[in-house]
Amino acid sequence: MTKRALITGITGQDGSYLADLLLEKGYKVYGLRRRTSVPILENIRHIENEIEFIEGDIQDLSSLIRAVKQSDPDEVYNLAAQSFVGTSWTQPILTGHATALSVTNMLEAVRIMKPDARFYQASSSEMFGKVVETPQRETTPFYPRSPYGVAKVYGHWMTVNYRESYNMFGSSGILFNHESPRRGVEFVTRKITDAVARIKLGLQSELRLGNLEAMRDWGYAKDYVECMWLMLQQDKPDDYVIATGEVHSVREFCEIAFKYVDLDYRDYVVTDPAFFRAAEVDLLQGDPTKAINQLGWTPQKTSFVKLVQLMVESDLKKAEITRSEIYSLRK
Ligand code: NDP
Ligand code: GDR
Repeated sequence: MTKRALITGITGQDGSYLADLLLEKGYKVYGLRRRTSVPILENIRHIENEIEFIEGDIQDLSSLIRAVKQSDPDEVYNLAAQSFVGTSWTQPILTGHATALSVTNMLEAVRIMKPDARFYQASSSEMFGKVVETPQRETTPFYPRSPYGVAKVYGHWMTVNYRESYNMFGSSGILFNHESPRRGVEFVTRKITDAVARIKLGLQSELRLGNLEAMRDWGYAKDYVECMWLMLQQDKPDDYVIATGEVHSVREFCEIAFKYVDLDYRDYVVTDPAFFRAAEVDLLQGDPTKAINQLGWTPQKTSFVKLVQLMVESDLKKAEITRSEIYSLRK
């Protein structure tokens, strides 16, 4: 029988890779999509005709009830959120609604319409925030450092609570940073690779960044969505840290990315306090032992250097198109 999956956040980085994976596996994929004045389909253009879209917003319970009813899913992947940490200080209330309370909306929609569906919640390493222990594992206490992190802690515990209260199959993936060419351009990795490409092609002259010493455990998004699926194939629901176990600084990311196009980052990167965070998360490093042992998952299929290179290559292609368009307009 064809399995059916409902993905919220399907237009984002992870939703698009997860949709690729589930389609490859023969799933019927439903995607919750909110109304926008122009379509935001960049990440899913290639599979647009294979997905059945359902219009809805995670802040609107009635649309979620309709989405679960219409899709009648075996598996629900709840990826939609206001996911940018920086914005969570300028829009803390919206972040609370979209990233925290909406998880309850989704859990309620599933509980009411399809209580035996398996539910995946996109939890985050930002829940660890201030370092209590390194590396962080499933038992490490949470100490979030942003309204986003606080919102994710709420969503995480609500998923645990629905599992314990209603015996629902709810699993959370505590995912550490994962990147790709489909990453939004405001996130630091893509901001860097986009700038590297534009600087190399003469479209930009400098790159303004905040804290270059922040350390992150960066993986490749395409490798990480596989874990989301694996979590829902287990006999029992549970929570898992998904990470590579390896850390690098923002500075190191810059160094490798610029070097790949024969440039020295020190000639172009400018530190700009406008990009400092009100409360920084200095270091995140995950311990994926549980996922390796219980899910049979392999971290670091794609190495850090390879990840940086594939992002730079993708942005070089995009910058080339931009440059050609500028030249043709000038003619
Ligand atoms: P993105 O920001 O790329 O995607 C977010 C998605 O959520 C988009 O599809 C967006 O839709 C959708 N969305 C936002 N608000 C609403 C709303 N009100 N109603 C419906 N849809 C909405 O995030 P990622 O793909 O990177 O991350 C996926 C999830 O995983 C998020 O919950 C994120 O917080 C979490 N996470 C991500 C990590 C990472 O490193 N990438 C690590 C740990 C957790 P639209 O296109 O319309 O804006
Ligand atoms: P993060 O990712 O906050 O870890 O959240 P982001 O790429 O935004 O920041 C990583 C680190 O880089 C530092 N930094 C900058 N960040 C941005 N965006 N822009 C800059 O100019 C800049 N300069 C330095 C930041 O201070 C930070 O320390 C991501 C999101 O995907 C979340 O949704 C997810 O939950 C976590 O990863 C795990």
